[in-house]
Amino acid sequence: MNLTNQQQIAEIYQQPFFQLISKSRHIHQQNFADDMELCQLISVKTGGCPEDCGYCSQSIKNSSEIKVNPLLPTDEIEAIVKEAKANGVKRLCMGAAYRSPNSSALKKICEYIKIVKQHDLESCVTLGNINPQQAQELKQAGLDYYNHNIDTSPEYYPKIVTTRKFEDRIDTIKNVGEAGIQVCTGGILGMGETLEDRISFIHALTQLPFVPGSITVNMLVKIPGTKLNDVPDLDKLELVRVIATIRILFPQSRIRLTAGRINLSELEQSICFMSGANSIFYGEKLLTTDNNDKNSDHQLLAKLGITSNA
Ligand code: SAM
Ligand code: DTB
Ligand code: SF4
Repeated sequence: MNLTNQQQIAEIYQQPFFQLISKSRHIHQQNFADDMELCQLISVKTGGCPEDCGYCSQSIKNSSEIKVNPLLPTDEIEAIVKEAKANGVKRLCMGAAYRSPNSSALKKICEYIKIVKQHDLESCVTLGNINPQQAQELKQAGLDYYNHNIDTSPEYYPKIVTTRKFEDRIDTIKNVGEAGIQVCTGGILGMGETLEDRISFIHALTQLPFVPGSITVNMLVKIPGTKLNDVPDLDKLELVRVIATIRILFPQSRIRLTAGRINLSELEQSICFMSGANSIFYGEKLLTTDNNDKNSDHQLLAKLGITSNA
């Protein structure tokens, strides 16, 4: 199938619900066992970000009350990594509230990556825009994945962020892929976007210069003080449709059910897993907001007969 066609994606997305999730389930089973990838997210530099992303508590343009933190000391990273390893985590994702990291920050983050690799975990960072040289430095430090979300459709993007362009995001993704680092990207649902935006967002994923190994599907976490705090809730069946459509179009990528999972019931999460999501953030905190607790995640996976960390 020629995946450049938005109409074809719309047809996949809008087919009757049970037909859609039957197809995505079938493709999922052809490509994956029923296993769950456990990733842990830590915020290594929190707040004070000059970008104006309408959803984000860490933007200086928003008025959310968060605990601002400079880059963490390296020994703190070592302790977090050891605990993550002991908890059976597969990948450590380190997030930093930058528009773009400067050279001394990048140097320190390269040290973090080396620690993660010494403990035999996969490494991922999300640091904002990076150029080809910075991508090379990260690769040399041993970085496995770089997370850089396209967030929404190219058409809706300027309504959410004005301090950078959608195309800037694509440039960084290109730099990451060209350095031989795996791409992790995705978006946020429930930001007031239309159905056409969701289809166009998925289409944009198919047009990236590199096929993402990890695709991250966030449900907006509404944070007081952000511009998007009052948008209406998304119908959760739309979340399932997005996951199922992505599974059909990206049979071999891990799909992470990311932020907003805490607002989903066990049944809602289960339908997302059935439809193709096979990665989660594991641990009680995301960047500035809460995540599901570890025990309830273990219980749910056990009830579903899903093993963790394939
Ligand atoms: N500053 C870097 C950047 O924006 O690329 C890295 C950190 S940023 C917090 C990583 C991603 O988290 C964003 O691109 C966005 O997709 C997601 N995110 C941030 N706040 C969110 C929220 N309130 N709800 C859902 N996802 C969110
Ligand atoms: C992604 O797609 N979601 C994560 C990660 N990549 C960096 C971030 C979620 C943030 C949720 C809001 C918060 O905790 O501040
Ligand atoms: Fe900054 Fe990233 Fe938050 Fe945007 S999403 S304000 S770039 S930390």
